[in-house]
Amino acid sequence: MKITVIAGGVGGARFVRGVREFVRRSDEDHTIDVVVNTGDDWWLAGLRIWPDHDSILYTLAGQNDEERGWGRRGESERVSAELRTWGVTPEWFTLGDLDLGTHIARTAWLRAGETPTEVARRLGARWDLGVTLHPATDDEVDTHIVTPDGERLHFQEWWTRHRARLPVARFEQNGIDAARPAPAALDAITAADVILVAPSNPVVSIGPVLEIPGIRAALATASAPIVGVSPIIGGAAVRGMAEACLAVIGVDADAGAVARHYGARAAGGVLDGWLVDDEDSPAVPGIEAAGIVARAVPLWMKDADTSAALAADAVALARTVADLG
Ligand code: FO1
Repeated sequence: MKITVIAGGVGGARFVRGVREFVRRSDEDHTIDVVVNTGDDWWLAGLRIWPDHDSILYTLAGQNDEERGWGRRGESERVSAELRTWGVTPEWFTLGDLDLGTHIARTAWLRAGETPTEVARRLGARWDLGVTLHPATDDEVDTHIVTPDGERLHFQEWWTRHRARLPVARFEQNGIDAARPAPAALDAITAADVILVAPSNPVVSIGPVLEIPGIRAALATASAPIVGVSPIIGGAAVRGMAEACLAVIGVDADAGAVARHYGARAAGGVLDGWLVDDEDSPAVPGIEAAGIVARAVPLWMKDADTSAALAADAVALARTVADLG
């Protein structure tokens, strides 16, 4: 079975690790493709940084800093201190020495003319990830925020310097109208037997993928059932600052509200099914009323067992939805 996951940063990385664990424990033959958000990406000190991709890459490679949720384990910051002294990186964004190795290699390949899709393949080839990572687009569509008084900031500054506390009038993706899905990402959607939407930030991680012209159409016509996992448990985001992002677009930080935000595929949205945590089981009838098959299951990914169990629940719901036709 071909499983395709649409994922962003930390929550996405943990979920993809759970899908891989589920596949490893399954006696069936499965492949896993991940369509990765590129909206967080940015240029810093002349280097191209891919935070969501690298979170997933390092997590699957077992090289991630599990506590921080980003960057490499066993990291040092000798070069970062120099970059700061030279003034080419700000106080509020740290590029670790090992992490810089990734950014320099990536930037070298990009400058040599390789596409982000090809660069992602080369980065992933170093470790036996068990999945293939595909940037959602090979175009640059960096997310920016616009404040109520018209100030425009790159998402990374808003997120890491201001901890998402600066008021936001709207999010914008640079050049999104001219962007096209990366061919490999599109193939991963059209060829999938099951499509899973990871419990990533719906606004700044999943949203930028869906806004790439062509992605929504591909999901609408995909033969695979599409099942999402709520990033909100009991009215709070599991990680990150999803509540602040949802407030900007007027969506309640609620498992049912996020499902209805994504919408039922039959009604022009992207979902056939939606998993909420047991704590949010009262939200199930409202989600089903919106045309999305819903199940309440344990959503907390504490370890390999719970992560694999969540992935198994998502695949089981996809099979149920597929049988419903
Ligand atoms: N997040 C921070 O809060 N502070 C940092 O200094 C920081 C550095 C950093 C470097 C590379 C990278 O790939 C990610 C980094 N992040 C940092 C996390 C990043 O801002 C977030 O992971 C995503 O963009 C939001 O999901």
